[in-house]
Amino acid sequence: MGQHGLKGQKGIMGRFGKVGPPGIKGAKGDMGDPGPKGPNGEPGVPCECTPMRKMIGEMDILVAQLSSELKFIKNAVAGIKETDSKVYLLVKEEKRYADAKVSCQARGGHLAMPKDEGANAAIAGYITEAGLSRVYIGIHDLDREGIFTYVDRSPMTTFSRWRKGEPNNAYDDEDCAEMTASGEWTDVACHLTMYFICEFDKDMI
Ligand SMILES: [Ca+2]
Ligand SMILES: [Ca+2]
Repeated sequence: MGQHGLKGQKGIMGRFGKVGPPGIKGAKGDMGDPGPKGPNGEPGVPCECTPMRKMIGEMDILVAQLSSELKFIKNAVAGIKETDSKVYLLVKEEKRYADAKVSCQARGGHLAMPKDEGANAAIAGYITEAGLSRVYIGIHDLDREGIFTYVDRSPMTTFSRWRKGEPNNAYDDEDCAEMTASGEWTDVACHLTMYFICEFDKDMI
């Protein structure tokens, strides 16, 4: 056998091999620059404000009414006097008899109408505890001089607590009644202003 010949020329490149497995995930790149400003939005729809304002106004009124009722209830709870069937409220507003009468009616009651000793004592106790000397109660002879009735027009029964010498219709001008801290009644002029006590039926509350 002879010697090896010279090394031949390099052959052409072979075919690509199979795709290898994926490499490790690279580090997160830096944040890019901010993009350009977008176009302006469409103009908004005009607000339907008039009905809204009306509603808000109505709600304000409701809130005011509720606050006023709540105040009344708080007062009643704070200073309530009661018998088996009635609740009494001392109203510390100086009013004439006619205005006191209306004020109690507006609250859903009447000026206090003591019709027995229990009620009379409860009202008198209220006057004493409040440190007052007198209040209006719901008794008058406005309809017929000398014939006293309760403010709801119910007639006097056998019960009464007139102070000695009263009612005397002094100066021909005493058609309303006050109760003093002792629980006694006196006829007085209706235009005097003083505090008053309202009564409410318990089953109405
Ligand atoms: Ca009178
Ligand atoms: Ca009198």
